[in-house]
Amino acid sequence: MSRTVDVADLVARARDGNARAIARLISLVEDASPYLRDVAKALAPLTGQAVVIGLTGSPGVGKSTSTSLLVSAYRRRGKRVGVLAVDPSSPFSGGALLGDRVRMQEHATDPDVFIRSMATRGHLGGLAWATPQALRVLDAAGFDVVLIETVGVGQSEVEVVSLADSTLVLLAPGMGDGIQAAKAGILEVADVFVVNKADRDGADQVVRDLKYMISLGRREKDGPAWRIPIVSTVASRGDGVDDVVEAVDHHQAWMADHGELERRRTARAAAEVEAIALSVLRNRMGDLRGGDALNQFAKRVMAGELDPYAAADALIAHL
Ligand SMILES: Nc1nc2c(ncn2[C@@H]2O[C@H](COP(=O)(O)OP(=O)(O)OP(=O)(O)O)[C@@H](O)[C@H]2O)c(=O)[nH]1
Ligand SMILES: [Mg+2]
Repeated sequence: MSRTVDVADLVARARDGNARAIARLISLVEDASPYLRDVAKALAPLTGQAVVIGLTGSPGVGKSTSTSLLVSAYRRRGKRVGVLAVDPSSPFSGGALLGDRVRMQEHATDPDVFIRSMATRGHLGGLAWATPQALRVLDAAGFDVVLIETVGVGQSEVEVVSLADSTLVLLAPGMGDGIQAAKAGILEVADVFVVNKADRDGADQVVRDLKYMISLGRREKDGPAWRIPIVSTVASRGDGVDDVVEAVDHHQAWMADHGELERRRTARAAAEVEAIALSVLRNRMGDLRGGDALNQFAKRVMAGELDPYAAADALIAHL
């Protein structure tokens, strides 16, 4: 891995749509390579163009099937599409998600589609670190739309939400979703609800539950609220995908009108900077453990010369 990397050349080729160059750049940021900072610097002026759409929901709800359909829908509109399939529970990256590969196969030969599976378990900073950087690569490479699929488990969906301009929350009948979803805070994160598997019994009930939840009101601190639409789909048959695209378009237009897109992207950048800063600090703290400084402070605390707060302040100043 010690071979030198011509970052400028990689970025130029990525912008020409070279899939290998894009994949290489993502690997460089994912693995926190020594070139990470050079890559980030080269990408920065090229970013901010892509529309970022997050898809989240319980395992098996139909996220990958829907993602694949959305890829086709945006391709029909002439858009170049990048996909990040993020699996927070797996340590295996780079296309290890077999099911996803099968479902995305029809796009495998399309040069204007780039699909990458990312595993974030075991990564420094997890999703908070690797995914935004991969997103930047795709944005800088000139993809018009980037779809981020992630399984809705615990924190991960919240993290993905902070990455996306528009977040689709998928639900399906018979999956313990519906009201459960409200408890999980899904109402807070959804910009569009997609009730998939509408061919199954109980889909109407899920829609009714959602309507009821929405009617109870999403707490908006300020400004006029976005009315969360509910779209029914049968992803396995391709039904409803155009309605999803339309709902996303409406949401994008609404955000542009209300300054929400800028607010979200600023929040996204802030979270990114924070995650990086924290991980840098954590690393430095780790270095301290091996070194002398921490021990010296510890001894002085033990001897009663310093209280632990003063020692911690002094330690941080030392960083
Ligand atoms: N009946 C029915 N089955 C569907 C529909 N959409 C997807 N499926 C099936 O549901 C299963 C799961 O679909 P995926 O698209 O892999 O779901 P996912 O949410 O990506 O799953 P994970 O990534 O494992 O969380 C597959 O067997 C699909 O064929 C639908 O609208 N109706
Ligand atoms: Mg999937």
